[in-house]
Amino acid sequence: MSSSKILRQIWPVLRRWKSTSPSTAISKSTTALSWPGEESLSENDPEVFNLIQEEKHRQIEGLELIASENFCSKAALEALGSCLNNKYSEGYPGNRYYGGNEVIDKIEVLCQNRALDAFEISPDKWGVNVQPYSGSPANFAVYTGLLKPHDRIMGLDLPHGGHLTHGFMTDTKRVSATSIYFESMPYRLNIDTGLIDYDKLHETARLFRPKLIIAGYSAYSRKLEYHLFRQICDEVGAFLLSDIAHISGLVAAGALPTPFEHSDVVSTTTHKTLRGPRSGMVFFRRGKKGVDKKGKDVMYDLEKKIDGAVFPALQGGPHNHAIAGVAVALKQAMTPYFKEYQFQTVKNSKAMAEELICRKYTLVSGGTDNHLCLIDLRPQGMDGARAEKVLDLASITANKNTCPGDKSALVPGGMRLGAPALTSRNFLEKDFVQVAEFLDQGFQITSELTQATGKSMKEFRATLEHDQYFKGKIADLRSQVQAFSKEFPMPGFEER
Ligand code: DSN
Repeated sequence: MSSSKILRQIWPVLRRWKSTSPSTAISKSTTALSWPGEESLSENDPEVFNLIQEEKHRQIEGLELIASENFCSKAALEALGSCLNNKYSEGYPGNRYYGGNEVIDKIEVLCQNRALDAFEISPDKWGVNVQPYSGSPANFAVYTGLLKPHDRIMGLDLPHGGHLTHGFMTDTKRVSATSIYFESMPYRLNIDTGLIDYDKLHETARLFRPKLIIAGYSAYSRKLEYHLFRQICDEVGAFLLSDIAHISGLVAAGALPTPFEHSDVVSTTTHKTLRGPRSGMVFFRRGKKGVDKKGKDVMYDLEKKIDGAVFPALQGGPHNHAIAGVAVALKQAMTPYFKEYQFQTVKNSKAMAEELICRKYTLVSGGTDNHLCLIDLRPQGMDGARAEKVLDLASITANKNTCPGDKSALVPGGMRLGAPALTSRNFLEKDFVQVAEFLDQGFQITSELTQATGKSMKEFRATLEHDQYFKGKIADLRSQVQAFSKEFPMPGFEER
């Protein structure tokens, strides 16, 4: 039995003994405090404990297809739930605003070194800030460091696969802070091909003259042409920020092209394909940039700007427990297993996409090169919102997504499907063919229900809740899905 378990068992006896033993008034009043920090979660807060168990079951029994989610390893979760949570360390290694950071400094430097090693970039040419709390703060730190308020940025439009933080705004509203504090002009896909329209991006950039262009996405299934972004940036004098939040694991493994060769700054989250805990990182160029007209070396000056933007401009104390967890995940990212996992993720994503195409579904861009595909349900007379609801009830988790031409983000025409999480559960191509079969069943139920209820979402939901025929169909699909999912291992945690 572990010493902490023994201590937990004898603690009530010790406490009684201490409170009845002769001692001073001060020690008596101290022992009167019953410190709940010694109890396990199940003892101390059964309500939260049970909710976590419920979520565990949902994850184990379901098919997780959200392209930005994954199952973090047990080792990284252990670091995340460690005493590092307790420490304040505003500042950077060797230069903190609090004492007691000798160990924290070592952890942050280890994480930085591993980040550079995992992406095979030299510390002479690149530095990294591992303190951003997640991807959105990481991107905002880049803008804060490199731009002045109202400077111009260009990113892939959100309805075409971009991210909120790439400057999203609508015709009537500046939605993201990145469009409130900066002037944003989107670039888009060619509607016919579903591919980024680089010619149009080039033409718009020449007119708009942005200070920064973002190469990155949340729902685009093709490789990016980083060299084209670089050419455009050079022509208009813009920084190139590559946001690899979705694909950083694939990039680290070599399953997708690296953006580092062409970028000035690279941002990422750490919990998607990289499979670590939730956090963010910003890589920046350092060292020699070029030579000026007089032959003098010109050096990059991004490091101070990015570091100063993360702290003190935007954030306070770094989340040291997350940084340690990221360090663990980055070590894992350098193993042969991780490489194999990332290549398998792409194979699985392609297998799912091909099976859906065989079943006559339309995919934006006609397929995938990466970990996700975007299915356009409009040709079948459906939308992503209704399909998401039906799939959810059948224990298949995916998210509705806009397709080019969509008017509403709440009832968009598409659905984004990703392979990273289930590949972490050892799914292979044949398993993803089965996943596509389950999806097909879910879409057929959605289509039938949409036809039966017409345009009213209220009626769709009510029928879903009360109609015995549809309830029966969904229950049948759910039991097939749950029986299938439970066959696969779940990394990171066991059942109760
Ligand atoms: N919310 C993430 C996604 O689903 O793509 C990106 O931040």
